[in-house]
Amino acid sequence: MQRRDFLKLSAVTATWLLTGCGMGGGTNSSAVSFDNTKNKKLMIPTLLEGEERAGVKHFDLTIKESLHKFFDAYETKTYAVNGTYLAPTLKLNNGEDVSINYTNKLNETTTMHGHGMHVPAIMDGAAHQAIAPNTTWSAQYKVNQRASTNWYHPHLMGKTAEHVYQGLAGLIYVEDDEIRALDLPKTYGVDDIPLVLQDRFFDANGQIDYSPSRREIMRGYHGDIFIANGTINAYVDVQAKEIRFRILNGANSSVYNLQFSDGRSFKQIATDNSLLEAPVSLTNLRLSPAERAEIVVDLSNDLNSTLYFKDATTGNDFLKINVTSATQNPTSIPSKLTTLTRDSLGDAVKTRKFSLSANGPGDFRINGVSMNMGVVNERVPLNQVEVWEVTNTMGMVHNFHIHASHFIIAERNGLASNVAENEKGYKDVVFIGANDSVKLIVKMTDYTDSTKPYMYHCHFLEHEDAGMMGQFTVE
Ligand SMILES: [Cu+2]
Repeated sequence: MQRRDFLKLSAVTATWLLTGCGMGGGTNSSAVSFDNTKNKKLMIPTLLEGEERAGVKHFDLTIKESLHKFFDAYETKTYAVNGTYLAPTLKLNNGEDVSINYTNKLNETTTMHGHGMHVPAIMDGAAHQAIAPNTTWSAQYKVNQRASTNWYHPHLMGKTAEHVYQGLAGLIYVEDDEIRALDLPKTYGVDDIPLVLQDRFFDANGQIDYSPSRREIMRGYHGDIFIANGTINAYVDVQAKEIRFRILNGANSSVYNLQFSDGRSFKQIATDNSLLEAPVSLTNLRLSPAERAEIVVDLSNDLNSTLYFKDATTGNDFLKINVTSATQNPTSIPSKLTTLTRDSLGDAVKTRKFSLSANGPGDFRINGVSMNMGVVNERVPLNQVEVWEVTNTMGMVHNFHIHASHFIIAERNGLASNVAENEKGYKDVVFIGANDSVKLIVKMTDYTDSTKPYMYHCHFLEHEDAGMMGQFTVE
């Protein structure tokens, strides 16, 4: 019997769903059977640099149903952009005009949000920019931000979690002169490797199983099969040199604790929206949903060896790394990467408070209210330095994402010293532990529009869809 059928048919389980207690999360499992000892080559999403037409770089993308080979024995139904799962990586350059054209060939409405992109609200692709079936919506703007690894995914009210789970997510790289001049690994898919990390449940027929129970909406929908770029048990062959991974936590609600199997240290060089000022040495990297990190691991002395990149919390491997050849192109990452200007708490002229709470599994709230498309919750003046103080009132973890803004995390639980070194770049998502609070320095620097709102929300997608979201305008 399939896992989901069991959950739905069992009277005992029905009681458990209502009371929210009972089995631990680890007892659920996918029903699919497959050879989990066999490694498959890591899928590298196609890199698109755009087609220039009349001075504008065009990216023509089709959102569609597809079939993807997660397993040898099954064709899995997916949603995808252009390919069979996930989406091409879009490479944008700061200062250029782009038109990202999304044609929706699904049988349902969706949207496509540029997460981390600093763009006008009407080009944000969030809940208000619906793309009906068989129509095209274009995100057109001048790229206006630092080099960073961003991403795109659906953001339709109440359907974001399901659409992402079906496979709709892709990376957006922004590059600029500063990052091009640095001695970093930068050959796409070779020593500069994108990693979209996810977990999924699959049914007995190898199909993606998105059917969260009320408890899973509350606690998060944590799949038991771990996937990198749509590949289960992925491997990659690399040269004995510094290797850069641009990592996106693309999970709906899982927080990953990433490490290498031998516990070796590596360097984080970038956060969501910028380089760090200097590389930060780590052995473990916590990444909550929608957060990105760029890391560099030095494999110069590891020729003919193998290691794994894994989630330490569950013990699941995301990627087997085979160091198979010597390199002709060594790099040496600089000790100084960039300079970041920062406003401080003392510069702030206003504090806005955001309280995360829930009134049961289907009713998540910010400041006591659930997301309402017709309500603008906050009106934010242009160029005003503000503190956004976000308090998690619950005994479970959340995170908090602000559209259009690249913020600084100033304090966690009242102390600047609780902000980790690798959180000190510009961010658009912040992890918030159970009953914790954070103070963010926020300044909206462009794109006033009193009628078209942006969103802020928990990026655990089940929580977002259940109402833990609000809207703001920049005026
Ligand atoms: Cu949440």
